[in-house]
Amino acid sequence: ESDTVLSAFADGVLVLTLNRPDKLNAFNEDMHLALRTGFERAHNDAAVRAVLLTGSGRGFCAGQDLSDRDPRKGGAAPDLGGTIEQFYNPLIRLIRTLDKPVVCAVNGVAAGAGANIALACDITLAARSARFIQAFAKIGLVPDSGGTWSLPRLLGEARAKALALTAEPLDAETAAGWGLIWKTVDDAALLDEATALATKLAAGPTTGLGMTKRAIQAAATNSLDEQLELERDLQREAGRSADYAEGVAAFLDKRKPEFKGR
Ligand code: T3D
Repeated sequence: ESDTVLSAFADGVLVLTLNRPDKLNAFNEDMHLALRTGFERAHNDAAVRAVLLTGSGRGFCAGQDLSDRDPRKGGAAPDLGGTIEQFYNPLIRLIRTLDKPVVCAVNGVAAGAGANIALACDITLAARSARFIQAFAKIGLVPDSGGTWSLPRLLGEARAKALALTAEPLDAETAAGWGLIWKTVDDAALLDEATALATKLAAGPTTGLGMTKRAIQAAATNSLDEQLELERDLQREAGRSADYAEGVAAFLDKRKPEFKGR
């Protein structure tokens, strides 16, 4: 197992911790591969019922490791489209298509692709001291990892463009106030609170939660009629789940439900 992403499993939660703290958890190839392996496990292992993504040290993730991109080392310009296709795009798809909740705990600065990976997660909490930076404009690049898709949807075009064109840092409190993330948490409490949230989600009706995630994401491109039909189809499926039967029985018995994730 690679040490660039620490992986731990407890109470149905797979915790993936980006772990190149000296580089503020910037991505080298090894970290790309290790993170992908983590999310593939989340897809394939039924025991995993939620994922928690966070970073070690004082940063969450500073995007691509630019020391691997030094133009002074000679050679042809790197094919950045290639890295996007090979690593970042599959990662964002793995997060968005995972039919289980992904919680992100942004423990410190989230820059470049690091910021947009946090925005691709389902519920994003940030330490009060964290910052979000669309750093791409500082080096002549374009926001990637879904940033040009998620920013205007979450913030509207005016704020999306200002952040992307200026690369100015956005503090976590403002990010929460603008609806870019779910909420901020005191730095010292972030990991505990995010773990408690992920653990609660992992004990939930996983099939229904997965379908809820799918439905809300589909709204980005569906008409109201298409969305109403999708809700009907998903509700039909949810209504056949063991967790629905348990949820209703528990309600009628006035006890806590024990969901199995099926
Ligand atoms: O290339 C492709 O494949 C295309 C894909 C692109 C995706 C992208 O993400 S492009 C955007 C890349 N990221 C950036 O441009 C951000 C670069 N980093 C920064 O602007 C700053 O480090 C931060 C604003 C994130 C944090 O600033 P600060 O002052 O808190 O920390 P620092 O001192 O700048 O960084 C601490 C160390 O981490 C430092 O190393 P040192 O001097 O202690 O040895 C710094 O060089 C290193 N570091 C931070 N970010 C990166 C990095 N090293 C390599 N690559 C980084 N991205």
